Amino acid sequence: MVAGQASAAPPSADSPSVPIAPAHRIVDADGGVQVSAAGEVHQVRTGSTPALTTQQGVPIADDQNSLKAGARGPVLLEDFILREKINRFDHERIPERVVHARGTAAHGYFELTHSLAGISKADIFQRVGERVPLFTRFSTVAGNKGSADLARDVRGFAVKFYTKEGNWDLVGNNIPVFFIQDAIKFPDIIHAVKEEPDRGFPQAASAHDTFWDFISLTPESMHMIMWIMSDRAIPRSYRMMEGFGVHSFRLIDGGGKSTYVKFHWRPKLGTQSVIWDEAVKINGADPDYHRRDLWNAIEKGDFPEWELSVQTFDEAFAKRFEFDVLDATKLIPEELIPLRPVGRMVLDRNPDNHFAEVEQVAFCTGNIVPGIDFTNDPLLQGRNFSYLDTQITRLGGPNFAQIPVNQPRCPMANFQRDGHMQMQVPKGRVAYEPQSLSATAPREDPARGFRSFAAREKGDTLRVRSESFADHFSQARQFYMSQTPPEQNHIVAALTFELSKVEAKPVRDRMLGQLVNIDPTLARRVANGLGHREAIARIAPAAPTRTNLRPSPPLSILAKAQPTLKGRMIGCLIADGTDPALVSALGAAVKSAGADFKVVAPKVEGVTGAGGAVIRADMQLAGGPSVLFDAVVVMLAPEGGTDLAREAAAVAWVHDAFAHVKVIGFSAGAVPLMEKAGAVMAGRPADGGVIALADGGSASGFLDLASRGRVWAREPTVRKPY
Ligand code: HDE
Repeated sequence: MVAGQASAAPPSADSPSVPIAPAHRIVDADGGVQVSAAGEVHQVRTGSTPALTTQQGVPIADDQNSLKAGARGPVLLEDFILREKINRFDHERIPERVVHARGTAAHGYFELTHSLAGISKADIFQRVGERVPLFTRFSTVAGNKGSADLARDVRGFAVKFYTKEGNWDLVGNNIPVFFIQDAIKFPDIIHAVKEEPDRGFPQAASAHDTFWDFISLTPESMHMIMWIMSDRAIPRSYRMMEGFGVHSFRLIDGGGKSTYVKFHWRPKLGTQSVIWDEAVKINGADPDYHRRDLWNAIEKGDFPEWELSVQTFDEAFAKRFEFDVLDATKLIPEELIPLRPVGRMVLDRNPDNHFAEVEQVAFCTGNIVPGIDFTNDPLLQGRNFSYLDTQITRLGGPNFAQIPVNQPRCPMANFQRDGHMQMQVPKGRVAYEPQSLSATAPREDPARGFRSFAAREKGDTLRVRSESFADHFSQARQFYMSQTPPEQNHIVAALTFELSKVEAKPVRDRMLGQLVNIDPTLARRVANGLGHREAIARIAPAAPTRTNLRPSPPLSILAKAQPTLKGRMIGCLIADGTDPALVSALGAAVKSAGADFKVVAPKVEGVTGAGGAVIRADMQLAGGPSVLFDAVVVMLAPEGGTDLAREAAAVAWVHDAFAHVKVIGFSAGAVPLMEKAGAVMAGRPADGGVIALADGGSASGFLDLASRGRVWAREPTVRKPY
């Protein structure tokens, strides 16, 4: 009798005479896959495949069935295999990060290209050409672990360098300034931005009352608000983001001399962002857009790279600079202190396991090495406490430095002992010092050991904010004035969008009252976007806004964008009848320009091209919307053009590409669809960014234009600026 038959005529549960079927009577066997009479699949061991075991190493014969008293009887407590498996599963989740919960990461290396030996004794900055392994995690801040990648948010940019003298963590963001000046306000800003506590929403969004309530009462946040409302907060890719250490740190030379330093990462692929409407749609089409993009690039060997640069300055500069270098809401314009390249970071290996590495990595601003030191930035000082503290809860105890991704790659020896999840087995009697019983126990190293910078401090104990931190608007204005017109339009639109989601009118009014201090025109434009009819009630600033700070072009993404297709993605929409030769020629040209090429079709297994050959697709139309691409081509034969003009997903594909000001190439057959989507009017391209591809001709015109990015001149025609 087989298991399936045993259950055909159900016996009473208490009948002891029920014949028990062998738990895995096999009815089929093929390459290790066996199906029992009851229908469950057993994948059994063949050849040298490892045996499935319990945590204790006991081989498991049957992983499909729990131990029962009778085939239909109760499950037995004795089943240690079941209990162990469920117990282990029950505890798979750990607390997510209180901020920066959503993230992804990769391994790579840092290579020194310019020595800093003259100003820092840090081992990592000594020998040009030498590589140091590292692990870098990118993240959003506000959303939970499962939130979508394209939230409007600052991005975390945290790098753990495994140097020969210990781990150095540069825990930065993709924006060089921060919301607040003092760590004591961090719980407040985070509580304000996260989902509102009574209702539990919105998720991963700053567009709600509590955030803007707090912000409108916190003028020090205005500079950061300009950045957050700019396109910096919706990056195209983690590979196309700048990174900043934000605070002023110190470099310390062999003689103990300090030089102030700010750290900058600049992406080799250039900085690029998406448009807000695109971000909203990407979040639906592919919530893992950034995570997938980084993973795929590394998988195919297209390793993302950043240049590490420093701005270094001395006490004299710090004294004469208009702002306090200890104030994390301020930056130092590159025109005043140029960036000095130091090295490059290459990310060349995806994690083997997301949980073990990305989730368990523990960054800490307090992880510094000899040759690098802190300053008195009150935000940094608070962070130095917070990271270690939060990790004890998040990672379940004090031994998380022993998790492989957190371990230093240099010798580590001390007398710290025991605690939850101790993985090491320290040897010997001696766990203290000074001691005289062991010749091998670790000892102080006065020559190489870390020595804190001998800062001279004086003053009373005060719970105050330095008056040198009082100018909250000048750099906010400088940032806004440094943006190109499309970028300014986006800031206005973002503020309008966000404040339109705020239900409390007094909060909206108060924000307008703050924006006037940045720029009255900006405030008026946002007021117009909101439909605010009254005069704006200006809120008096603590310090007057300086209107004489020169615009700084590096603060704009578009002002410094270089033409390139490297790392970008071109989508090509095809249908039955499309010429396969044209698709493959275009694909080859796109790839040789360094971009990725994806074919989108109504059916995922492809279409029947001209001549009957099948053209394979990478994505199905509904799952491959044009928001996923940087530029698009509509490559259709006449029958395809007519057919897809009746398909909403195809019309939206083209219409969105047009509204997102992308360069669009099209074949003659695509005209009916292009017209329906408004990209071709009366047989003519709607503007210079819509390019007819000559049949059989080269795509170089399209590629050339696409390499220059978006068609910004089109934007006012598709999105009315306020
Ligand atoms: Fe963080 N921050 N932060 N932060 N932060 C954390 O540490 C904190 C700040 C940043 O990929 C937490 O392990 C305080 C500035 C990144 O794992 C926590 C203050 C900057 C990451 C914490 C700040 C950052 C974090 C949460 C104000 C840019 C993710 C989980 C004083 C320079 C690291 C954790 C990763 C994570 C505290 C402000 C960057 C709670 C108290 C400014 C990139 O410790």
